[in-house]
Amino acid sequence: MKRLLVTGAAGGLGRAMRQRLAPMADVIRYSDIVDLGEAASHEELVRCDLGDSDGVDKLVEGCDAILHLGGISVEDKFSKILNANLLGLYNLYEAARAHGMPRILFASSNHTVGFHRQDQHLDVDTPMRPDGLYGVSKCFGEALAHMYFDKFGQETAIVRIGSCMEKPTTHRMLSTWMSYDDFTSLIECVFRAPMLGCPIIWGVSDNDSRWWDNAAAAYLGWRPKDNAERFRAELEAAGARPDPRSPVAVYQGGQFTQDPIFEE
Ligand code: NAI
Ligand code: 15L
Repeated sequence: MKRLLVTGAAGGLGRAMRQRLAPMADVIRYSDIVDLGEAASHEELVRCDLGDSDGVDKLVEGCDAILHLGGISVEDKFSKILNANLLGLYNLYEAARAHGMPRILFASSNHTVGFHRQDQHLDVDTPMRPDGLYGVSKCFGEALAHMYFDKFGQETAIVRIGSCMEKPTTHRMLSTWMSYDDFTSLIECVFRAPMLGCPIIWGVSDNDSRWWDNAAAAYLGWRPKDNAERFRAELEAAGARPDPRSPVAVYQGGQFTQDPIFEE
């Protein structure tokens, strides 16, 4: 790749991935609504609100691929979700359409299916059951990606990320965790694949307790290597096992199912 665009680069995942992404493209254009610090020699830093269509158009121009991490990443006021996750995604896809349809990896979320129970195993054909407005915004993003693929041939990997962090910190994450190494290898697979299409991929490591089946995306050849099980003893010693009747133990979306609708 000549130039990779990474949105949401100042966030938790963006910062964790910055070193790991360096070998993937000659130039990496990092963007966020907040300051991104100093640029290294192979980096371009662009401050941009995803809700600003002209700004997003310029951001996407000249890029061969987009890792879209930007947006509101938890439950929040609808006005904030509307700007970043709905308008922002529309702006991104329109900019992509205007500039040669660079391949997109869209960071969707397990909160598209958060009201499914933890004793259910899901594949990509399981109906969505979002657990809040944040989850609904990711359902919108997935629908938008499919529409741009069907209408224009725009390729997107829709990655329903579980919990991508250094290590699992709750009992639920023994099922939902994805390691940074596994996310890195997934990004490589997505951008190297000769043919991508518009698959839904569960962004989860090879956890013994995972709930999600990636058979439909097997053609990409992604083989996650980490397994949250190695943290089980540590987590259980720290008292992480919840009451089996509590929402964190019943629903796949865990605590997100209990969030209110936030007032403006
Ligand atoms: P984060 O909240 O730490 O980072 C998101 C970034 O987007 C922030 O730096 C924020 O400033 C930026 N942003 C927010 N509104 C913006 C706007 N209007 N214009 C431009 N930038 C804006 O989230 P995190 O954890 O880094 O996640 C990255 C992506 O992955 C998010 O889209 C999130 O929904 C998704 N995801 C992450 C999971 C995780 O475990 N970290 C799990 C599931 C999905
Ligand atoms: C998400 O979608 C959030 O962005 C992230 O902060 C985590 O809370 C994750 O889901 C999760 O469900 O653990």
